[in-house]
Amino acid sequence: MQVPKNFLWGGAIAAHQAEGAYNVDGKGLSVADVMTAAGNFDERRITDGVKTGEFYPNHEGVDFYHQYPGDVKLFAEMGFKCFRTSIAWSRIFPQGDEDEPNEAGLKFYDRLFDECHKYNIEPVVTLSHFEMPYHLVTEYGGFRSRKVLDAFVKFAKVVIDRYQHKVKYWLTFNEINNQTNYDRAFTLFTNSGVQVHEGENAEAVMYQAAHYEVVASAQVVAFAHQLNPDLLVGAMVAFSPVYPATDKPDDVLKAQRAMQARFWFSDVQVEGRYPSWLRKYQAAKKFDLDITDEDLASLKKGRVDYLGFSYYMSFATAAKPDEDDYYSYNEAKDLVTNKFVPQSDWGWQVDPKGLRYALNWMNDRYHLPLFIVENGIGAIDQMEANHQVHDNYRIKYLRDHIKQMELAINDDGVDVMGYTPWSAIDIVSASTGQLSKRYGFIYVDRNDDGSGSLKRYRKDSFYWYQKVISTHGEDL
Ligand code: BGP
Repeated sequence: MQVPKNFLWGGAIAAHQAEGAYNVDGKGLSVADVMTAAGNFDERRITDGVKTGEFYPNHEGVDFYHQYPGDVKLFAEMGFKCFRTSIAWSRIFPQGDEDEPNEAGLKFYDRLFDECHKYNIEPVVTLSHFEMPYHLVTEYGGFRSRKVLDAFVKFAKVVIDRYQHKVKYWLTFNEINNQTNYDRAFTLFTNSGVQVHEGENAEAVMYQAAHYEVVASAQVVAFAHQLNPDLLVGAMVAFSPVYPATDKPDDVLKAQRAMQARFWFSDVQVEGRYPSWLRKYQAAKKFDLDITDEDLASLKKGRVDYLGFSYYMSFATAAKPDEDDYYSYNEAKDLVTNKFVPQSDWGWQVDPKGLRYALNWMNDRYHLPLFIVENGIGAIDQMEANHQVHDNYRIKYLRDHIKQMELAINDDGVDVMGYTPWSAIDIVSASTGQLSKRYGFIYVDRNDDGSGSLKRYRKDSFYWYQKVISTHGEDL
């Protein structure tokens, strides 16, 4: 089976996980720069500023800031049509609230996007991928403040205006809906720069920050449309469908609520309004939220052009005995293990058919082009003799998912714009800070403790993906 010839095959990374150079050319500290590495199932620790004696894996990343010409060349060798990355806000506005942007930071992305165009690789750019200037956290509490909404829109306007002739595809907030995992300090901190204090209702704090983010997203979409009608701006959600654990009606209702709770973000970004259940829920819970009529008007004016999403796994949920409040959904507490799907070494449920389900679900609900901007498996790779990496598990994972994508495109008629697996090259893992949790087609010689030459090597999956792209998805 093939996909259309203009399909955007590529790969994805994020600035803070790859670039390193955390204090170079005027860059300010970002939230990613104050997070330590963790063990396999632990949370990363958030430190209060950079401390001597701590190891911060994002400070060096995989040195993409300096090595991007060689890396983009390797992407071109694989046949990439597009390359997804993000812009580090703290390179452009080091503190986040300055009047003028940092020209040296802007110049870096000029060079990077020019390098991509040298090989006819279309950049796909995320404006906010799990980082913001750390100063905005200490000064304003991140997206719990409307000031940060304004600061973000200012940053976005600067970069969209600057790169409008180099970047056509934009995404506003990466995995904006991950905040339904509001019990995890890491999730809120990375998504929105928010830290929940003792005695606060984390769910209410999440709804406020998320509201400011969807308003910011809408303002950015409206700006881009008015600036240049060629630009396409998408939303980006983590799409892990939530299945009911059984056919018990209580479980089915619980799963439906879980899907509503996870995807109200894209409902708002696509439809320009809050879904009916959500404002009722927020009122019933007596959350005191700053949501103004002007905000609601902004939402209407900034509907996205396409929907980007990551797909790694599916979830399952079951109603708890005597549960009568179907409106509450808390990712950390409400998920159960699905015995029908295997798990990765990090406990992520591997479910390729869930991707076809996801594509159909979004197609039915949103009627917009869809873009799979992340899909992949984190694994421990072994470097063998002659610098070979036989990552057949990665090839299998990607092959199984691409097959389901092709069925959705060809048999179900879903409009899929492109596919950018995670990750184009090995980078620092977002949730663990490890480098040993590898996703790339290109192996980077760097270890969890920061040692290694940072040299690049092609894995088996590199050659496999090259063949997939050159045959338009036929030869899997
Ligand atoms: C997504 C993020 C990425 C990324 C990926 C893999 O949630 O958008 O930034 O890293 O997941 O996750 P991890 O690196 O934690 O294994």
